[in-house]
Amino acid sequence: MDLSIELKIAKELARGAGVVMLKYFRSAENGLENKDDGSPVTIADKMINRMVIEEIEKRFGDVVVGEEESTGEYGMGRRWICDPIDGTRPYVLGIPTAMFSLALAVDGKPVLGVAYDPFLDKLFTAVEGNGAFCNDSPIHVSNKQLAGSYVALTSSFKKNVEHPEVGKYILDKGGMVILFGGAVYKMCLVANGTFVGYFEDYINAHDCAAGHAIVTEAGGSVTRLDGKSLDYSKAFKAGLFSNGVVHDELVKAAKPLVP
Ligand code: LIP
Repeated sequence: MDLSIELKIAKELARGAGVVMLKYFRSAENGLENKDDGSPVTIADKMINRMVIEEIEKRFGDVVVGEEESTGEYGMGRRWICDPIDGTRPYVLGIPTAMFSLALAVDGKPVLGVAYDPFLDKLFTAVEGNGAFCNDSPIHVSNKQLAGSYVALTSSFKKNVEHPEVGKYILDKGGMVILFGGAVYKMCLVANGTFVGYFEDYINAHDCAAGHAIVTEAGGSVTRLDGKSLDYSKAFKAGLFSNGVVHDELVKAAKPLVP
């Protein structure tokens, strides 16, 4: 499948999103509101989501499923899955671990992913079968074991207190646990070999889709928390991203989080 045009447009959208993210970062004019689920949203999230919808409709006429606005539902065929700002909470706190995230899924499988960190100007990209890149240089997951390596978990203190056995499992195996907000940021750090894994039961399909393509193309593994395949033809919660080497171990660590 030749997705070179799709990749070009996704990269342009990422750069455009970055301009909006920087404009409202640490700004009192960010239009911060709380959504019905209590999570924050800013004017930048809404503007970027709209920008993605307008461009994708104009270029390809495809459905966009976005965190803030959608033109259709998850399903088979082509779906652009967008999280305009992943890590809105750190974003509004002025912590630069928020990222733009956009994926193209075909028949429930992410085949293209773009994630952009405008603060460090790092553009992560992946297309199925072509590898993963950061600013056009190839990236790869690490080949490390769990002992002596970092695994990222949810930044929610409440969730970690509810299931202390999850982090304890990793520590007992000699691993180290790292916590900060920004799910896509953590996925990209798995893809470039900084962490051996990341998992969370609190993330959605729109948080996971681009990171899924990037981690997979960087040589890693991405599944549900129970190790089964993720299906992006419908909404879901939770995902496990790893370098592959530690995947089975992290499935065991994540067991208390599986409903
Ligand atoms: C958020 C993630 C965060 C996770 C939240 C949520 P949002 O994404 O960045 O790590 O714990 O549940 O998914 O809502 O800022 O796009």
